[in-house]
Amino acid sequence: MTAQNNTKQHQTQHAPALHATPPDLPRREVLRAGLFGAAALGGLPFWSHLALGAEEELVPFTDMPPGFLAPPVTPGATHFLDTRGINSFYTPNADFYIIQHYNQPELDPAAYKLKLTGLVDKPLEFTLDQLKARPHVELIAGFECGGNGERMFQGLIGNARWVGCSLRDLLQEAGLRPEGIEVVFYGNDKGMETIRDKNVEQSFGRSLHINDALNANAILAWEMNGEALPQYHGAPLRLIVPGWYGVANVKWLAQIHVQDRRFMGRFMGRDYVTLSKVDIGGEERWEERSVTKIRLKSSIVRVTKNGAAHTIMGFALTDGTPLRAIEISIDGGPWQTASLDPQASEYSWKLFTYTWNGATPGEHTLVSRAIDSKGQIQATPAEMPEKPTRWENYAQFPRKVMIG
Ligand SMILES: Nc1nc2c(c(=O)[nH]1)N[C@H]1C(S)=C(S)[C@@H](COP(=O)(O)O)O[C@H]1N2
Ligand SMILES: [Mo]
Repeated sequence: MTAQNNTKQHQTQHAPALHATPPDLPRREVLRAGLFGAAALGGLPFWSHLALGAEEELVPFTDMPPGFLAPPVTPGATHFLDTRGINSFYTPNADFYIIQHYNQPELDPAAYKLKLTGLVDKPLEFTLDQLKARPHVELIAGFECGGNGERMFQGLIGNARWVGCSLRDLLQEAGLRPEGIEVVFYGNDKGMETIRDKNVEQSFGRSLHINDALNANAILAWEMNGEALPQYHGAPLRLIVPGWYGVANVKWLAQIHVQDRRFMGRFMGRDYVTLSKVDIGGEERWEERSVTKIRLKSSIVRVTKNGAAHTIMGFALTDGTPLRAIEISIDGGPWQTASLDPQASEYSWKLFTYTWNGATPGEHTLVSRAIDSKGQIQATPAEMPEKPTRWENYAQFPRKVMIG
């Protein structure tokens, strides 16, 4: 481990960070290292249920088109994870999903500058080295694209350990003027947008209300899973707002600007806007709402067979609200409690497994639901509000498997 652990700042994870249960170590190695124990689950540590054993095979999902495959990472393109392949708490950088709406700029870290402007006493400019000289904050954050869903079998998702510096400290150092209520984050990527019949150049931009910018434990990250932030994930610097949908995590960060009114750019005001029919203070209204905090969600992604035994595996996401339980129902049967990964922390994804005893040959329907500490239960598809936009697909996701 690096010295960064000694300088952890005001993050509120309740689980240890990277520690002595390396998910990638072969089991024999770990046995030898004597790391068995505390996190045991049916005699084995949780992650040993994640890595496929030699005798273990994937049980085919019959709801997946034949030959369904996650294509390899291609320059400029979207990338999604084959969620059947999730076998570790941290998503390897090479697998982590990739979304960008303009280009993927290649920035020279030595020439890199971040500007902090607007309603501050002291506008600031930082080189990457100056940012790295600030106290390091480590953050384990898992997130999905606001457009993640059934189409890619939830593949627009990942979980990583990020290292960077505190956004709040930077803002406070610049001195926030009282009239500043909105903090805008601009990327270095650019594209043309037609706005009211006019073609104009825009940078990717997202904003946070000042309270979120100060309280959301957000960091400016230069490191991902122990490596320099990869180009496609926003090198050399990106914003990470834990507990928020991916769109908040502005990559290739160029400028932070404090202003006295709401930012209305495409990705706040027009795109990544959920239209749904909801109750607004007793009135049923069609509401347009910017995609912000992650909604309580879980999904089954993998079923494996080891002899006669079957294991169901999946993930849950929250906005940081602790999970109370993940439950599984098989063929409409009673809800059964799944085991939660003890490595799960406040903002990480939360992996779960369930030992499925007595699976009979034939097709079965499996579904998971997440319940949080406030008693909120993940909605069934029927309980979802009418929602014609494709954002925020947090409904329970029934999966079909064939037992041979
Ligand atoms: N500068 C910039 N940042 C961006 C985007 C973008 O297009 N440009 N896409 C956003 C969206 S929609 C998502 S889901 C996440 C994806 O982050 P990843 O590619 O590292 O997984 O980045 C966000 N940050
Ligand atoms: Mo996204």
